Amino acid sequence: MSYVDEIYAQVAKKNEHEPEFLQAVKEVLESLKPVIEQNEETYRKAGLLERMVEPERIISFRVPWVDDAGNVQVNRGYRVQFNSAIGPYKGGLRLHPSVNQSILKFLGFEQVFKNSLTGLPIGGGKGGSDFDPKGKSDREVMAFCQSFMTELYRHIGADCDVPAGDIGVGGREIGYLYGQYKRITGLYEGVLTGKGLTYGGSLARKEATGYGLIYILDEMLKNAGKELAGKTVVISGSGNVAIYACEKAQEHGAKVIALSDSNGYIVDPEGIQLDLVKEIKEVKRGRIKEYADAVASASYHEGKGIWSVPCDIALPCATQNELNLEDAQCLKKNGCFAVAEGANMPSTLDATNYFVSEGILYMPAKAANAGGVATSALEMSQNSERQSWTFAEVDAKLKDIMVNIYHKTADAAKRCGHEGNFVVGANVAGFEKVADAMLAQGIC
Ligand code: NDP
Ligand code: 2IT
Repeated sequence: MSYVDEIYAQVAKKNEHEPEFLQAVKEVLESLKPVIEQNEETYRKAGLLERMVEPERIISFRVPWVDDAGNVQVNRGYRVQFNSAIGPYKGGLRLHPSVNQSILKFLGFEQVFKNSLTGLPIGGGKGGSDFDPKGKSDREVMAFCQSFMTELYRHIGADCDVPAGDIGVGGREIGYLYGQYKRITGLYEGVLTGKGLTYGGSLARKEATGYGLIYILDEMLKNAGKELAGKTVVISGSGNVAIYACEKAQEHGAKVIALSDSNGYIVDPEGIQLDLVKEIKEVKRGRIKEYADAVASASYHEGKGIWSVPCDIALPCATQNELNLEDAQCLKKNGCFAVAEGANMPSTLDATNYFVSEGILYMPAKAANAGGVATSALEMSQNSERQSWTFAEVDAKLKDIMVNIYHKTADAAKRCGHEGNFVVGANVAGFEKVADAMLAQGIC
């Protein structure tokens, strides 16, 4: 049995109740086969893959808080510190009722390779809780965040582990978390990213994941002799990533016609009015349905089904496994020729394989959405030098990073004999730096 197959069999046995984690590991290991085979002896001797698939540390803790009715609520909090070979653990915190160890391990594992691809010195981690911020008052969210940080603070730090936002964690939550960290430790340091602009946040971090997605999409299209202007785009989700992907796609002259949330999706053939979406989602914390109530040209459709809306380009920006093989086939049948993933692992493995085998221009998550964490690393740099850069400076660096990621990914794919397969390219390019650093640092 090959080294890769052996390791996957071990991982599958050891983590049999963690389907999302197994899915992420399987995709990466399959892609790495060509490079692992070339160096199999060295990697085996160093137990490289065995170490890579095991988080350095998982912290799990009780998060008690009191709701507005005076009742005690208890959630489970986590931080998965996956790999620190190339820098301090870095990755978001997710607050969603579905959060469990499998989901956070898959996200932490992906983050290791994504962070490596950015070219910046950041290791991989992820955390969160099964707390559901939906329908909670600001005071309840604050009580939860303060309790969560009261445990987490002892495990993180500006040079050790730097959390940020993810699903359910935006500026409000980062503010409450930061305030509590500072209160307990007495340190005013860059321990979180995605901070507000008045207390150490970076300009363009809020926009970075969505903008970065469009920068790499644009580069992928250009290299295929195509362009974004005039194309019809469907984007799933209507949160941080979806909103700023929509904004930048529109700036490039694309027509975004659909957005969604976990209840359903809207279609506006006239093109999405983004100011209204921002008002509904960022200010009122409402449902996407309200858009169709307010706009005559728009329709609302309950449930899944956004991938049945005909488009040239699809940008899944909501959550994992939101796009399956049937959806992928439907997209292709309707003429979709490019897919770039704003969300983490939004496509199931068979959908991913379908995109690749059908020759769709397909940029997988760990390359496509790396702009968020890359800009977080830029926030860390600004905090370290106690400076803040202008929006234009940060945005220019972000663009550069995304264009670089495209070329690293495309080059690695070609080098492995899989030209145009950006899944192989992103996994191999992300792997190489982490592998070298791990080998250099000995068995740890
Ligand atoms: P937000 O919480 O801002 O928005 C999430 C969006 O996805 C909402 O519209 C939400 O709908 C929808 N959604 C969430 N869970 C589900 C679900 N189970 N089924 C259907 N829809 C769902 O999160 P972000 O925009 O920050 O994150 C979106 C994706 O992007 C995630 O996969 C995240 O890991 C990834 N990502 C985020 C980065 C960042 O910087 N924020 C960086 C890189 C990747 P509803 O409101 O109804 O729940
Ligand atoms: O999935 C991701 O890359 C994020 N949620 C952003 C992580 C970060 O540290 O900015």
